[in-house]
Amino acid sequence: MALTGLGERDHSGELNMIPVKVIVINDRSEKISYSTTVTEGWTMFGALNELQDSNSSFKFSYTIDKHYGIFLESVNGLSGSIKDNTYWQLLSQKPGGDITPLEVGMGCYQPQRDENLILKFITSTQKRDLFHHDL
Ligand code: B12
Repeated sequence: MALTGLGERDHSGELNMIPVKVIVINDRSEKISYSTTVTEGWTMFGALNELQDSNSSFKFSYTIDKHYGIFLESVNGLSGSIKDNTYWQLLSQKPGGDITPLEVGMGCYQPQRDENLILKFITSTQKRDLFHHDL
């Protein structure tokens, strides 16, 4: 079968580089901001790998969920834990926009130019607070 889509705009071979920021908010509410450049169309997972490869002060680890894909497990050595009711929440802020939680995991999400990708460590004493709409 012919790969008709390959001649179209998204497959023109042009690689647009876009700057993004990754902002880490840890368990002491300290904020660390990193800048990186990614290729348009990369996932957030790709962006975090690029940052990790180019900046030795940023590290992350992940697990693979068979149904939903890539789950962010730890950032800079601090791990979320279901047992302790903690996790790393993924948030985004587009230029001039509000901060909103991502509706998909980092393996699906594609960052845009000048977007802030926020990784926020969430601690909760109540199980129900872990649900997305309460955050
Ligand atoms: C509970 C829950 C969570 C809990 C899970 C831990 C816990 N306390 O149980 C917490 C709060 C940690 C969580 C986090 C997130 N979640 Co959630 N979560 C759910 C929810 C409401 C129920 C899952 C469940 O318990 N199923 C029952 C158990 C028996 O099945 P299970 O397969 O073992 O469940 C596991 C997976 O669902 C996994 N999980 C939960 N969320 C996510 C998200 C991703 C991307 C991955 C890979 C795995 C994963 O954790 C569960 C326990 O191990 C579902 C919606 C739904 N109705 O299914 C959303 C859902 C799975 N989550 C979703 C999302 C987007 C997220 C976040 C990315 C939100 C964010 N902006 O930060 C984060 C993950 C961030 C990260 N670190 O990578 C989406 C996934 C959509 C997609 N295609 O990617 C769903 C479908 C909600 C939605 N938007 O409709 N979540």
